[in-house]
Amino acid sequence: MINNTIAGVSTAVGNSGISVIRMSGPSAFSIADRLFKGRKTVKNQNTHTVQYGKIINPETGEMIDEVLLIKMEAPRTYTREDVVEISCHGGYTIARTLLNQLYGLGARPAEPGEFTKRAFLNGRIDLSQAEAVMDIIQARTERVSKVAVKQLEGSVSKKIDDIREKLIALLSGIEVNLDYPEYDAEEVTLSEAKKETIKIIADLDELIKSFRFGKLLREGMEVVIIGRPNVGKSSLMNRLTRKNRSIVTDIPGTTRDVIEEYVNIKGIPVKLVDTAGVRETEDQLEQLGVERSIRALESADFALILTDASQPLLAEDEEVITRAAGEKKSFVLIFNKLDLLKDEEKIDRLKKEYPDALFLSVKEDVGIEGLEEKIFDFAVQNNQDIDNQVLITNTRHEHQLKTARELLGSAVLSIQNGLTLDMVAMDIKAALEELGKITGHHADEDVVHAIFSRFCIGK
Ligand SMILES: Nc1nc2c(ncn2[C@@H]2O[C@H](COP(=O)(O)OP(=O)(O)O)[C@@H](O)[C@H]2O)c(=O)[nH]1
Ligand SMILES: [Mg+2]
Repeated sequence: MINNTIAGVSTAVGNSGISVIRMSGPSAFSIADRLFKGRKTVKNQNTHTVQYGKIINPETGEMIDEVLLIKMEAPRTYTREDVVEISCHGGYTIARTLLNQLYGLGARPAEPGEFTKRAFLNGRIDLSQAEAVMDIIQARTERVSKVAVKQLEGSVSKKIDDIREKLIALLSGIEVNLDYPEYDAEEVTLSEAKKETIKIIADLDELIKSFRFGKLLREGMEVVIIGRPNVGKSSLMNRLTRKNRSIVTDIPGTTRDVIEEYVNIKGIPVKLVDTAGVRETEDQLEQLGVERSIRALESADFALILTDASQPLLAEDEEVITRAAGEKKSFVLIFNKLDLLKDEEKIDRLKKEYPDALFLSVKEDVGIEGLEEKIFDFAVQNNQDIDNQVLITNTRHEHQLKTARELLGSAVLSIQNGLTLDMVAMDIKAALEELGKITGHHADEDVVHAIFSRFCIGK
C-alpha cells in the first residue's frame, strides 16, 4: 500500500491558457481542503465532479488563483488512488506557487511517470500498458498513436498472456509427470511437448517479426537522399517536406552539410536526410560534406539514389549505387528531371532498362506520389494488415521475446537430444518468466494455480 501523496504539474510548462495540477494519494482531499475554498469542501464534494473555487494561502489569507477542482475518489481513477486535479491559470508562476503550497502541506513532488507507475503498482494497468502511455505522448504521427492506444487497451498484453497461458498449460502437464512419476497416464508425452513448443515458437516469431515495423513507426524511418551534385536532391527534399530548407541552385556542390527534417509519409514518421552529394572534389569543405553523405547512407534505413534522366549514368552515379548495394542497403534508383527528356522513345528505353527505378520530375511535380508509395511499401513490407496487427514497438519487449524464444529453442533441442523432463521444464519456466517481464507478472504462482486447477491431485 502506498501511503504518501504526490503532486505535479500535468500540462506543459510555458505560456498557456491553463495549467493542470494533479495530486494523488490518501491525503489528496485533505490537503486540497487546506487551500481550496469553494461552495463545498472537497471532502463533501461528490466524486467525479468539478467545482469552482479559490485557492487561498492559508497563512496570509491571500488569494492565489481562481480555479476549477475535479475530485475523483479511488478506485475509479487513473492511479486507483484518491485524485484531485486543479485547473489554474496558465504560465509558470501560478502553478509553481500552488505546487509549493501543496508541498508545504505534505504532498511530495511526483517523480517522472510516477502517476502511471502508481497505476501499475495498484494493478490498474500492466507494464506494457504503462509503456504505451509514454508512446502515446511521444507519437509523431496519427498512425503511431493508434498503435500505442491499442497497446494501452491491452493488445500486446493479451497476446503475451495468450502465449503465457499456452506455456503454463504445457508446463503443468510436464510437472505432473515430474511430481508423480508413478502416475502413468502421461499427460504430456515428450513428442507432444515438442510439437506444442514449436507452435508457441511460431507465435513468438510472428511478434518478433513485427518489431521491425513497430520500431520504424516509433522511432521514425531514416531515409537518405543521395546522388551526385545538381541532380535535384535538395529540390526533392523541399518537395517532400513542403518547406524550403534546403538551398537549391544550379551550382553543383551547394549543399555542403547534411540537412534533416521529419515528415509524415502516409502515417510513417520519416526522417529525411538531404546530403551534399557524392563527387570527387578538391574543395575541403565540400569533401567533408561528401564524407558525411556517405556516413548518412550507412546509417539510413532506406536510400533514394537520385540521378539525372537527361544525362547518362556517370561513374559517380555508379559509385553510389555500388556503395549502397555493397552495404546491402535497401534503395530505389530515381531518375529525376524527366521533363528535360523530350524523346518518348528514350524514356521507354530507360524504363525498360531500369524496371525497378522511379521516374520523377520534381520541377513539374510528376511521380512524387509514387515515390511516397515506395517509401511506405518499404516500411510496411509484408505486413498486410498493419492497422489490425499487434505490433511490438518496444526494444525491451523485443529483447524479452527473443530471450524467451531462445529458451524455447533450447527446450526443443533438449527433447530432441533425449534430455530429462526437468531439463525441458527448466527452459520453459525461464521462457515464461521472460514473457512475464513484459507485462510485469510473476510466473510461478500462475503455474502452481494451473496445475491445481487442471487436476484433482488428491485422487
Ligand atoms: N528541369 C528540371 N530541373 C530540376 C528538377 N529538379 C531540380 N532541378 C534543378 O536542378 C538544379 C539543382 O537542384 P538541387 O536541388 O540544388 O540539386 P542537388 O545538388 O542534388 O541538391 C536546380 O537548378 C533545380 O531547379 C527537375 O525535375 N527538372
Ligand atoms: Mg543540394
